[in-house]
Amino acid sequence: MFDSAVRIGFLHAAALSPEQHAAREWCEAVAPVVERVSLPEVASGSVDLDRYDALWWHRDAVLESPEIGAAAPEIYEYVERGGGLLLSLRALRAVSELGVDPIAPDATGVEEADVPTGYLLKSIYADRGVFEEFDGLRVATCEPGQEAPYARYERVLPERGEPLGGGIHGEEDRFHQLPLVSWRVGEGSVLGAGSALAFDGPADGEPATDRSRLVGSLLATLARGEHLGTPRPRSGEGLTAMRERLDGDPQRPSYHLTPPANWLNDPNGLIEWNDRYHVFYQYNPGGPMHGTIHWGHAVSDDLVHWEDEPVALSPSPDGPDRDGCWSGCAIDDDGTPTLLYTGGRGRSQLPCRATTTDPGLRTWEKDPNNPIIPEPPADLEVIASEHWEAEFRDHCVWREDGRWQQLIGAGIDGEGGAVLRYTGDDLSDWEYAGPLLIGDWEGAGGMWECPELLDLGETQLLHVSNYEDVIYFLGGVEDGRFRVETRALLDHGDLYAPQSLFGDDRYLLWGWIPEARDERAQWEAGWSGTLSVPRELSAENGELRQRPAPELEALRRSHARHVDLDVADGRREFDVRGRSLELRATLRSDAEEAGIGVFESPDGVERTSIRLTDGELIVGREDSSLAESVVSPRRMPIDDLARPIELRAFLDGSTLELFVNERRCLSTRVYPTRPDSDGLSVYARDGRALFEEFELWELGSAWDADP
Ligand code: DQQ
Repeated sequence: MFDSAVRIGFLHAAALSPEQHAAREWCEAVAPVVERVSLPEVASGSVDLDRYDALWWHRDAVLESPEIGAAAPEIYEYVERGGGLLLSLRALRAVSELGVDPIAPDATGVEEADVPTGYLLKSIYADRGVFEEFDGLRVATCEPGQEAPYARYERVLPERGEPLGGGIHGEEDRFHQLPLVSWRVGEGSVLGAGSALAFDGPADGEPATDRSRLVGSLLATLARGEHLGTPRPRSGEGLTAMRERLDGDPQRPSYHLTPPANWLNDPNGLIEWNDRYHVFYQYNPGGPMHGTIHWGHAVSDDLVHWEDEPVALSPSPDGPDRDGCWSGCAIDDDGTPTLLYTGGRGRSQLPCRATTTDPGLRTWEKDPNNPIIPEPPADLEVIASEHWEAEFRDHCVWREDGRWQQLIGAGIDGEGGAVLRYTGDDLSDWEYAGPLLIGDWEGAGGMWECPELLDLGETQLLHVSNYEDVIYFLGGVEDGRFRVETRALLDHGDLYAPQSLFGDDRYLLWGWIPEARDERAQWEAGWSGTLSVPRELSAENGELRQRPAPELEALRRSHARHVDLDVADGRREFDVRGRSLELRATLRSDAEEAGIGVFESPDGVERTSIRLTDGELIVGREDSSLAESVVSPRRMPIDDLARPIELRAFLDGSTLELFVNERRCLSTRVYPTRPDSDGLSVYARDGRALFEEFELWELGSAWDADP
């Protein structure tokens, strides 16, 4: 594990505790040279830290601040010159005092579990030296019954550190407890391992062996001057490099917007600025789970090819957005790009504002007066939930008759989901102007998130997301209230929390298509969530039209076209195979069922079916994946649609988006596991299906700027 001449400096503040004794003894048994280094002596300048290949501070007692005091600059400079520092258990809290990270772990305590506990390694780093040694991502390092003090990030993230892993508690994964973090400081590195380490206990058994392997490899890596993981990616290029680590994942969409790694949910702040399209999105840099939400950022010149930009908004440790920068919108305030978003802190969520003068919209200044609306309307019974004292969030803003208008999503106790309307002379001073619409609890849900009002010319469209579906209403606003004429689902699959961009006389809408696999599978993949392709929205004859943005055609590569494909009671396979495809089918059928098989393995073991009957389009997912994932079908009524059926399908890794007759959409997720699950077929059962036209294109990647 260690090179023969390695010298470890074992830091301590005062007399060693039994746990520190045990740790030092263990270290002496595995490393060639281990010397005690007292922090007061470091502070007095009498120790030459450069003697050591790595320093280790393993501390079980509560860290009193300021404990390191004058030793901090010495240690910081040692690391900066190329040294390595391991901080374990509560020593991890010293990162702020050492100047390594302004944000210290927010959770400390002592844990004693009746199951083995340990570390849940991040899959994107699984091939890195230290982690490579383990068989899988779950590493138990602490025996049941052992007391282990801890320090870890739970509700906040380090600002400069890159989380390398979460925790395990027996069979349970603890995605939100992040004890394993790496920092790059100048030429050197700091590693933190803040939990599940107790040397003062059994020295054999599996957890003891894995504890030795883990701590030994962390120290050995530091001593060799190697960097573990990446530094927290700051630049667009850094994020793209992280993205490239996931390139080999066949379930990862290639032309849909995905996070570089980690978690994505709602699209936010869509804006065209200086001739570039900006898409921000809810992003957790901590891992592929919802939490510690930042705003990720991608930019495009053509709506098709995207580049990663640095994270645009991060929670401020002292701000009203400490626990998350939730969804919001971007506005052109007379030449000043402005974001209105929801800040979360403790049990409250309140509107916040940020502006920029950066033409690339990369850096944002938060309004020092945030939150700009201090509480939900006092005369409304806004519902509370387990997490929130009032469900009050997400923003849609526009200017009308010289005044700003704002919509915020909420739920009213005993009534239903609500869209609340505010007006203002400027974007920081708002007055409540009553509900735009309150729904019925039974029919449309108790809470409406992400409301958006769009003016489609002949009608207005209001959409809201009610935890399950995106419901849209067509109608108009009269005296500040929305008059509903029709109501329907924007998507019959899993699209959620969409937002639109207005430009060139049209609305383009993106939505979040969440994962349908469980959290463990998402952790193993290293990423979660994708946005839909952009959809053009319009109204014709009182009906909503949704069509893929024509710009997507720029992704088309090889093409195949079949005319009058007649399938009677049978199946026909295509030569073209692929996981990133666009299909266009014009279908007349008198069969009981006709359809298209996609993501098919040659033996048909894996297969997703797009089935059309007279009345319904059904996406059959029962055979989509050999892995455990969702199998329930997704259904959409089509009985009222004109024939022939015009179907457009976008397949991409694990994403399937369907547009029927430019009227109805269904977006969902499937997870073929086999590399050869990339086949395509058409079929008919009990009757004849005529595909008057069947076209397919292989599509290029969104991240390939020069395809
Ligand atoms: N996602 C955001 C909220 C919004 C929800 C939090 C909808 O602002 O209400 O990540 O998915």
